[in-house]
Amino acid sequence: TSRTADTLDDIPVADITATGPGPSPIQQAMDLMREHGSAFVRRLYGRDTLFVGDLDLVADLADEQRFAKHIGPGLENVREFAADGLFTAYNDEPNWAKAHDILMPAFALGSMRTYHPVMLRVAQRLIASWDRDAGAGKPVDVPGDMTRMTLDTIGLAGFGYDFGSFERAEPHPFVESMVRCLEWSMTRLARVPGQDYSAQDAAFRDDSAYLAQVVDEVIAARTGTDQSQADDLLGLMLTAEHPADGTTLDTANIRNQVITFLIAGHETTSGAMSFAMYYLAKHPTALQMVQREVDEMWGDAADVEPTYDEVGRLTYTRQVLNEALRLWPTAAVFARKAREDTLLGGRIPMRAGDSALVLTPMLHRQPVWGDNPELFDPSRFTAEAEAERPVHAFKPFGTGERACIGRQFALHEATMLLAMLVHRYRLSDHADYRLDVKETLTLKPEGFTLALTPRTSAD
Ligand code: MNH
Repeated sequence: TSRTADTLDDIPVADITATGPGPSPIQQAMDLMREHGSAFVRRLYGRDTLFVGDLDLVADLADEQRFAKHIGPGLENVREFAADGLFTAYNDEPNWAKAHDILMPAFALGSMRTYHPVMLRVAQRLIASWDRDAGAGKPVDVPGDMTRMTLDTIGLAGFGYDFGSFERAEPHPFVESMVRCLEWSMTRLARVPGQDYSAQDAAFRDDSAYLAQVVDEVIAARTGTDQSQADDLLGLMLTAEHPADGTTLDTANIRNQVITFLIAGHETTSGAMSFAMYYLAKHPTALQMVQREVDEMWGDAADVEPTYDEVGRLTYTRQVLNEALRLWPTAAVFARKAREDTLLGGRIPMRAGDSALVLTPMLHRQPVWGDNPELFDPSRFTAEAEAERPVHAFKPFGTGERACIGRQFALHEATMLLAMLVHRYRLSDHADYRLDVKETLTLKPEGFTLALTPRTSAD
């Protein structure tokens, strides 16, 4: 249920019915929050959504006793193709707890050791491709290639399936269908009552059928082979028994999980790395600091192969990534609902079932971040600075038991790649790129290209 207007007397209302949410609903909501304050109601065709960005409200929403994850209209749309996969499952759907318990060990920090060699192999594919582009004097398509890399990584590390994205001029058709499914989920939120959307819905059904078909191929490539060795996600899904009742995941649910992980496992990470590269290209001092860190580790070795432990020691590179995720958390909202009648932050009445959307990019620009929240400054993420900041000030991975399961996976993959790239190339912002954040439920710097030249020890 969404909120009703009569409980929201004191909260500013922004009615966007006349314009609609447009192609950039997140950035529109950010602008509305700048105008109306960090708790406001967005009204579209009489449907109200409470957006919050205030630290104290978000901290309150993180209270798992009184609030829980909410599958709002956006995720209801994603459910049309990911159903009861982990991301879109209802809290009380038995398959959520079952899959969560079975898959958790595969995402513990220590498990990243298992994925490290595959992540390195795919990082080397990207580097081989960027070497070719650089050699030909051709700028690289940063978000495009980051997406190639993250898709190949989750495909191989999770499911032993090779999308071979760097051998293709165009993105893998799975990516194109997936992006259209995400776009359908987003634009369906903005439908004008009474209009005909049957063509969009038919196209969506084709795309989601194609996703299911690819996933069935991924699974088929594995069934019949010996599963006993398989310690990746698909191996666990096919064989692991739930500790409580000894049952395994059913076939329909495994398909939903594979779709979920292929999507959740690559879109957001690719955007995060792209924003990090964008900020490095624009901030020479931060770039120099990363260069110093990687040069201290690897000197002027030509083809570095980071070890698992080295990636853990790339603290400044990790700070850069966190700071990029602060300014542009690539999964930019998460929804919470009240478990009981309650007062949010002691001031906003909510009835059981009422929901609120956390607008993470605005939480990440609250006064707790200082006087210049728009400034890219990785020193915000030193261990000392983090220890002093309230825990709920930084929420790029959501909150509570439904927070991101893939966080360590994303951070390991992204930190390693960023370090390797900065070690190897000089980055030139040849097109004087102006940030253009494209929204397809997730965020990416649209059209961002870099010109690369090899670094020599003197640079
Ligand atoms: Mn991820 C949930 C952000 C990388 C798999 N992820 C979430 C949520 C956010 C999020 C926010 C919570 C959404 C909500 O409350 O409705 N995830 C990210 C970001 C990155 C990311 C910003 C990269 C950067 N996520 C990954 C990777 C994987 C992954 C990589 C898999 C390999 N995420 C998930 C899954 C969930 C999730 C699965 C749902 C977990 C659950 O509800 O149990």
